[in-house]
Amino acid sequence: MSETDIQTLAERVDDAARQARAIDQFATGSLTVEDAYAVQAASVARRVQRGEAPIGIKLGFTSRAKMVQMGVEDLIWGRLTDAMLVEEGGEIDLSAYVHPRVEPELAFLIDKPLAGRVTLPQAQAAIGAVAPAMEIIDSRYRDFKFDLPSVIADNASSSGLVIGAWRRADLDIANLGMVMSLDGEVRQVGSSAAILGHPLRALVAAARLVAEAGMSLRPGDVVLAGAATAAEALRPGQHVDLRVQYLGGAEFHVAGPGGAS
Ligand code: 0L1
Ligand code: MG
Repeated sequence: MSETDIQTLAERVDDAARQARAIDQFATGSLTVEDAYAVQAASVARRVQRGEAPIGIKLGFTSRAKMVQMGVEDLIWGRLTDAMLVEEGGEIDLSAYVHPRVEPELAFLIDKPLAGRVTLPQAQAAIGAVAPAMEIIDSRYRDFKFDLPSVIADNASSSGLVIGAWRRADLDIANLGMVMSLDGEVRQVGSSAAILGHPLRALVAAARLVAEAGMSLRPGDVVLAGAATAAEALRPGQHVDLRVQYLGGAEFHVAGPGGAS
């Protein structure tokens, strides 16, 4: 795919995200996975040109539930910027999204540079803290029929993230209970073990994937490890709460009337 085509598609997905407007997805087979990551990089470069700061990356399709939900076998990744941060305990306005959903995750705070083929202990040693987190994913495509390159080009549906209080990095996070509630009703129950069997494996994968893109994870970066359960659609007026065993939680509110989920 030519550089001009990449820039054209990057502008389409970037405009759709910026204006919270659904667009037609790219024709199946028109993009390779490599093209899709080039479109993703170019679309996020447009955000950075507008003044957004890169803050890290997210992994996608790291849980069996999510893979089953989406019918895929491969991990994907996307880029996070500071404009995607939602204040913990804060409020979001659905008018900023196309069809947002929320999913329970863990976040890592990188303390030492990490890239390439690394072991689990090396990944563990590179983190400074871990936190409960939720990702707000928002595919910008109208009537989306799943197609992996289209998702990757759309920055892996990256849209928002809410991070709870950071905790010590040396806690055993292999198998922590995770409960996500909407308006006080438990909607998703899972374990951190659902994230690739151990959430640190998401960091091992992140180190490999960014290196393949000529990048590295840097001190201060956030890595969203991927969802532990299926995602839930967001509606006006909802209160969204995540509790993670031993780590605490995170919550936010959706602006609007109602509260019925
Ligand atoms: O798991 C992820 O965060 C990627 C989600 C991409 C597909 C979707 O929008 O559901
Ligand atoms: Mg996610």
